[in-house]
Amino acid sequence: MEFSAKFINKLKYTKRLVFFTGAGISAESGISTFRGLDGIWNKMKPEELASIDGFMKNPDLVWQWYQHRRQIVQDSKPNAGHIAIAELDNYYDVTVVTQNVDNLHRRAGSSKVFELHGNIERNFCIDCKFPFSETELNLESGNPKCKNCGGRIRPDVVWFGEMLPQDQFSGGQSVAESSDICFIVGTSGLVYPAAYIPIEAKQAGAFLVEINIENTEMSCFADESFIGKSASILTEILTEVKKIKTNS
Ligand code: BJW
Ligand code: ZN
Repeated sequence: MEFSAKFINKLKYTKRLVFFTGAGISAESGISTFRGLDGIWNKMKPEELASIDGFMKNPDLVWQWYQHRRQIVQDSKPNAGHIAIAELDNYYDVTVVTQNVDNLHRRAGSSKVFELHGNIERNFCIDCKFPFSETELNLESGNPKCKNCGGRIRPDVVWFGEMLPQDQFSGGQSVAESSDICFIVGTSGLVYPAAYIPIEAKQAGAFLVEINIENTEMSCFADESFIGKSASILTEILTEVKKIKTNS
């Protein structure tokens, strides 16, 4: 890919990068996206699987689905895109603000990660909020119960109609607003309030770069748009950065 002089110049004179990421960055690790032809919401109903009402109606079904997705996440590995972002930490002050629950940015080595929609590897009791790791769950009898209060345990992810974890959302907002470049990678940009973050970054003066296999709701805000798979584009950006940093 031929990068514009404007983008290369930005990379030269920049300190703080934010990567606002979505399901598309993990697609090349074998984890399904939500929307689009092969997306999860094309085959499953979000109101049944990703809402508290759906969970209360049929906790066994929701648990089965999360256990299936957990298995996929555990069997997958960070791809070249996650790894390139982690390596960029050697050249810039990098923060990842992700909508993903798969933990792949941390597994790739990124040290500063805000998780807007939770983490599929964690669980908590609906009643007393006590956290439970996967190994502490007894899933044989269907929906696991809390050993302290008997309440239902649920995955620690954000479902539709629920508030985002305040510390993660406000932390993500403030790093994005003080970033020099905000990359929007592999997200449809349809889910709010998360999608406000790159827009607010732009309003605060950040240069917005979108990386996606197609145009999205975010494209009209982008200063640069790279159409293609994120693993290869992010690897090319890392190569360019290495050239810039060894020549300066
Ligand atoms: C590639 C690629 C490759 C593929 N390389 N790219 C304002 C307006 C309208 C609605 C709302 C609004 N504010 C709030 C709402 C309601 C709702 C919402 O946004 N709905 C819209 C969908 C219409 N939001 C909420 O309910 C949120 N909470 C909330 O607002 O609370 C406030 C409140 C509370 C109480 C009362 C009133 C208000 C919560 C949202 C929670 C979202 N949860 C999920 C599930 C998480 C758990 C789990 O994983 O099980 O989060 S849904 C799902 O969507 C998941 C994702 O994080 C999120 C975003 O999806 P993402 O990552 O963008 O994936 P896709 O599939 O959409 O896109 C993938 C992209 O990758 C595509 O563009 C591809 O082209 C691209 N791609 N391969 C590069 N190789
Ligand atoms: Zn409890």
